[in-house]
Amino acid sequence: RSALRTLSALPAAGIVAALPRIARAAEFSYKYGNNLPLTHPLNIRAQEAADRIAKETKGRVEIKIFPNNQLGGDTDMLAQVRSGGIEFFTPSALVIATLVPVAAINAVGFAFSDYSQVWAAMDGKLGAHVRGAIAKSRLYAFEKMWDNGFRQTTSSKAAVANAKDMDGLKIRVPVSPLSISMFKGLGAAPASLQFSEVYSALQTKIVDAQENPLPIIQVAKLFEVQKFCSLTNHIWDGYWFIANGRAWDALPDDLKTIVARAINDAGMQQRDDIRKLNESVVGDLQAKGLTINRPAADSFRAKLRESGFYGEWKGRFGPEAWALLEGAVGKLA
Ligand code: X2X
Repeated sequence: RSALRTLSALPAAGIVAALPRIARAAEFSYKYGNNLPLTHPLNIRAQEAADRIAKETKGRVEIKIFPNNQLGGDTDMLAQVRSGGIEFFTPSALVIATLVPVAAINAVGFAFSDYSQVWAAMDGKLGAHVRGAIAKSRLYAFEKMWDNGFRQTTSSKAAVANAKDMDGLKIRVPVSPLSISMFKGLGAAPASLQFSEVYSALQTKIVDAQENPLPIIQVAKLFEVQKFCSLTNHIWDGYWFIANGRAWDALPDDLKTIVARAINDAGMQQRDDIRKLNESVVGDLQAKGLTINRPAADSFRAKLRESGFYGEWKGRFGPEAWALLEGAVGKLA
């Protein structure tokens, strides 16, 4: 109130001089929601991209970030980005697959053996195929996928050394039909929960185990509620940076170019952040009290073959997508 009184007392020239300090509303003011803590490289690089976009568009495009499930869990954010309640979202491949089934193809169990295979596929024909499918849902997927990582298994009960140790394991998985199918195939008792509920579900022992890449186990402090971490590397998972189709189409071409370049560049840097983090995070997690073990993949793969997992998902994804996956990683089933 006192500021207003001061303003009204100013001569006209003074008011004009004060105006530039009052933030002008951006022409395109967009919201971006995600499910990760602020300290995860995804949020750090996304903020850099938003700052770059504000600068390069001279304030015409403003992106406000809502991290850490502030706008609801993944299922809510996916609904919001479809309706236009938010304009940007980064669902994991597992999560967007509830809307675009073929998007889960990169998460087929034990398909990728390393990052050179991952990026060749996702920056190549397999990624293009998935982006095409996403576009059919009136969502725009930026070209460069961001890294989540190879998913690892943690538990409060015992280490997982081979497929037998999955027997009856009460494990949280994302809201993802492929994850449920895979862990059932391994003999576990999986339950789908949104990431927003994982920490408390582990803390209250609703489930004993969960699976996520190491950087997430670190930044979401899951080591506080878990004792064992088994480096199963069972799924490679990434985030699609997506935009509501109408919001994307509303941007003039020059702004589209600026936004896409900033987001794709930030994604490349985020991949590198995760790569570096992967080199140090095992030591950090051990220091926080997690017991780490490195099981071989053979018994898990054999169990999945036996249970018919690969055959079933080959059918569900269809021959075209499956051929693209096998073209990138070799024969699976
Ligand atoms: O929910 C998870 O486990 C997470 C954070 O990895 C995803 O976004 C799928």
